[in-house]
Amino acid sequence: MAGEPQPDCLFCKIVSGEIPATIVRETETTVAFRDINPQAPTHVLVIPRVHHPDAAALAAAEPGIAADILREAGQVAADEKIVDTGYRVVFNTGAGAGQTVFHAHAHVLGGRGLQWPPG
Ligand code: DGP
Repeated sequence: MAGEPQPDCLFCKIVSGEIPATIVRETETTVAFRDINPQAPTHVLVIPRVHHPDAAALAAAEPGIAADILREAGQVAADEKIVDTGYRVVFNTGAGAGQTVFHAHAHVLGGRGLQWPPG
């Protein structure tokens, strides 16, 4: 059923605590933790506790939780003190765009200059 934990999902296992992660923030609906392969001095992932395969599916099914993800991304940026220098919130969607974990997540990247367009 949509939103239910998926047995083979890495991020569901981080939500449940089965796989450890460096958690920086938690709410009733979200978990934020450091990316295992950081691409910038700050690289934090913000995920919903519920399982949806990507951000669009999450927003369609549970728009309030999609909004929680965006708010938490902003809180992470504030906590990391990267608001003034600028930061990026990225939702890779689909393998062709670099998505490798099919549990919705926002990347919060900052702490260095970020080029546009992204690669
Ligand atoms: P994406 O490529 O957009 O699906 O992003 C998935 C991210 O997840 C990628 O940047 C690396 C990160 N990641 C993969 N496995 C783990 C893990 O076990 N722990 C943590 N903290 N991050 C992980």
